[in-house]
Amino acid sequence: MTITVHHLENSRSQRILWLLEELGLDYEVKRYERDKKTMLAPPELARIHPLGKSPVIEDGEAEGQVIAETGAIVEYLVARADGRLGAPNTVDGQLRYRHFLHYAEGSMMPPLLVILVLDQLGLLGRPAKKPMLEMMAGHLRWLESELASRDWFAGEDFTAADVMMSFPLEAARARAGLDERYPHILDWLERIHARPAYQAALTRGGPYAYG
Ligand SMILES: N[C@@H](CCC(=O)N[C@@H](CS)C(=O)NCC(=O)O)C(=O)O
Repeated sequence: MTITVHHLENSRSQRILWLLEELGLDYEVKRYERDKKTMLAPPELARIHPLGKSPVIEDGEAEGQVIAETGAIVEYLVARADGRLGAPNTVDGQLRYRHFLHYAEGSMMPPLLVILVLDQLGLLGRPAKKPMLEMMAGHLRWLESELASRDWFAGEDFTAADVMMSFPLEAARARAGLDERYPHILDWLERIHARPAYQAALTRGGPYAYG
């Protein structure tokens, strides 16, 4: 019995495929395409979980348990892999690990989503975009200083916190001012993209505009 990932193209769920590759867990991918006009997920996803969002996983070894929400799935998979890629041993490292696991979806994604909507509004969205980009710059400056002092988000080793941080930082590079002013973040992006597991997950997942 394996893990099934309900994976929406070009989405946050790419992180789950990547983590599964890093952990070497067996999994299968059920791919979903976005509606070409609305970019929303197709209605079939709501049959797996009522929210109709991706990622969602089903674990065949846990009586088909359905688990939604990226951070919760990441914690579940790390536990299932006996803690591999989990929190470092130090107290500081553990706090950073937990912080970034929550920060990715809780603090970084909301302004990125607002910027995406403002971009879709075209001229109408322009006045609000500047303050949102300034807000993002605050995040990016802080993240740059964090990565100036160590290689990975939680500490000296790669962890699942880096997997969580990939999507917001890839999105920030695509649309929210992440550029050469932030060399340590760009270097981190290059290092994650060079990982064989990251590349293997791209092959399994299909279209992904941010990799
Ligand atoms: N915080 C949730 C967000 C889930 C979410 O919004 N997923 C997006 C993919 S990037 C989605 O399914 N969008 C399609 C839709 O809303 O119809 C998580 O991390 O799992």
